[in-house]
Amino acid sequence: APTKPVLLTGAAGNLGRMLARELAGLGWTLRLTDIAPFPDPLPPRAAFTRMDLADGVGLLRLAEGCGAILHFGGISVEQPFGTVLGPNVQGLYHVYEAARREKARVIFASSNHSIGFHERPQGNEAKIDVDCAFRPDGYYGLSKAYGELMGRLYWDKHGVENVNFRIGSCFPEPTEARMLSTWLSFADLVRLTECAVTAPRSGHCVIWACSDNPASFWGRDHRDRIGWQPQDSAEAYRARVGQITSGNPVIERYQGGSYTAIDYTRGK
Ligand code: NAI
Ligand code: 15L
Repeated sequence: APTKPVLLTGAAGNLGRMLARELAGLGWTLRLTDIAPFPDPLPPRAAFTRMDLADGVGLLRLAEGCGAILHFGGISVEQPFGTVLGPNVQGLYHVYEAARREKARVIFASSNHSIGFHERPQGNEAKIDVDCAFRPDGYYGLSKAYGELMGRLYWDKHGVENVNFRIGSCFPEPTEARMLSTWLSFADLVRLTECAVTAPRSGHCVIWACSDNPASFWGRDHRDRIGWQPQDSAEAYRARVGQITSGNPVIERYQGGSYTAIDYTRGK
């Protein structure tokens, strides 16, 4: 387990609750925070503080003595610009300022929606690497691209280490054909988080956070720097979900799936 406490934002969310339970089970000392109440019994060695990411001073205080900040809080789906801006941009800045003061590493829950307008590779077409262009598929994806760039800035200028997980679809099981490419199992996310926090050095790195899916859209990333390899695969679910598609050509063309079609006014 890490020697210093680890701060987890978004602790009351789907991934936050799972990480709180699993990381506490590994013996980690956690400080949990969210704007919503923590719905589960508090895990051992964990404390929960209810707080808005808008409270920069509160975050500085919460991060005191922490060695890493797992930043999973904020808007997690497509929303209007004004809704995304506060939590995902201003809030992220508060997280980075806290990390800078503590010399803590930031683990950022970025998303495939920062690059969602890349087309899905067909047949033997090359998969995109993490240094591909940002192609956000909405205001939410744009905020995640900004978040990754914030990490770039804080590493170059202040030496704040950060590991950016471009998460595909992290759910208990794949539920549609797209997830045969994008699915990240909970167990692979837990192992990825362990590697990201405990690696001796990370610098600024970006990871395609999906399981070992043969149908993945994604190629090279910085996983060797933190020593992570996914162990699960979505392929086992092909018979169950392989036929579940949208029938919408925009959604099926792009990696971001349904997010690309929200308020899509470009024409075919
Ligand atoms: P979620 O929506 O269940 O959790 C997000 C949490 O952030 C919620 O508990 C919410 O109350 C909290 N939050 C929102 N605004 C806040 C504010 N102003 N101050 C403090 N807390 C606030 O989302 P989920 O699925 O757990 O995702 C966690 C993170 O991972 C998010 O950043 C999301 O963008 C990212 N992600 C998740 C993916 C997935 O497949 N679940 C895929 C890609 C990225
Ligand atoms: C995300 O970024 C969302 O947080 C999650 O709810 C899913 O929609 C996921 O992407 C996805 O692309 O499947």
